[in-house]
Amino acid sequence: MTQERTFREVDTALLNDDRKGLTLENSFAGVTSFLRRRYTKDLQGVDMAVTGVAFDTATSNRSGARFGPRAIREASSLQPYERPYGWGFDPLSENVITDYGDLAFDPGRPQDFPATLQAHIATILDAGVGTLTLGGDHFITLPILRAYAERFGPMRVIQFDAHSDLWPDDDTERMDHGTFMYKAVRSGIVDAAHSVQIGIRTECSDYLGVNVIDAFEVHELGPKAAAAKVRAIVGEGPCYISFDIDALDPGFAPGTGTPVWGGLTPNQAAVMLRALDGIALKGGDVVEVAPAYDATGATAVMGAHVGTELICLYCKALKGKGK
Ligand SMILES: [Mn+2]
Repeated sequence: MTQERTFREVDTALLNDDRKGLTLENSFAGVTSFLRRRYTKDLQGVDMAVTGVAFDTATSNRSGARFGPRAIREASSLQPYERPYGWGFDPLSENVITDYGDLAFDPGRPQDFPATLQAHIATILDAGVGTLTLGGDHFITLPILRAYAERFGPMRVIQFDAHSDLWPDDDTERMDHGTFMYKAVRSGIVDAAHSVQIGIRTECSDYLGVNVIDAFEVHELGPKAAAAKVRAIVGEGPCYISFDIDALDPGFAPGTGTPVWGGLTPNQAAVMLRALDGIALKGGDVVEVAPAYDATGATAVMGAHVGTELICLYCKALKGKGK
């Protein structure tokens, strides 16, 4: 008996009433929500909502991450024909994952942006729904973490990144993608002792108590042992994963604003994310995908895979709670 595999669907992001299930839609056509999930503002019964934040005003080098959400969504349409490989369950069929669309903001009023984003994320969290945010430059993680901390208390952050983003800054509303973590730790919304940065390969004078597993340590230890260290640091508390795509080596992910050599391979990142199964993940983001610097589209493909892994980790954490 052969299984039927007919590509008969189109625009499932808008037309599918059933918010669960795989899709058989041509990957090169149709409306591209993330993983072809239903495009909706309805949060009723949703487990995790994907949202895009097309903002790159806080970049210090090359801009372009405002095109990240659209590129990641398009790249993700290669995936939802089948359940994510190797997890042993299918969050696309067992859980309700929706695409909440992008943040609405006025680029002519950047001063309003942080509060607008924080309120956007808080609206989703207040409905009891987790968020996966597609960036956007790394500044966006600061308003997101403010919303998370308001709901869950200080967050344990797992940050994949070439840069610590802990460079000293003032404590005002100045926006800089290289200081979001400095402001987050200093304002008490991040639990530094239970947080960790992975893939670092740029200098930082003061890590403010945040743990570091730099890129060279991952290369020497191997990804499984590195992930075991991460789990020991993070422990049981509410946790958030922020994945800056420049954690990967620019040989694999050149489409980013501030590339640095010596980075993680996709294999290392994939094994590490899998090995974090069991953490109390409350949400996450994928940031700094700037597709214009990558004619191959590979960077957006990496971003889409990271996003899928974060959904799997989140839904696995829900299962752990008996859902
Ligand atoms: Mn970075």
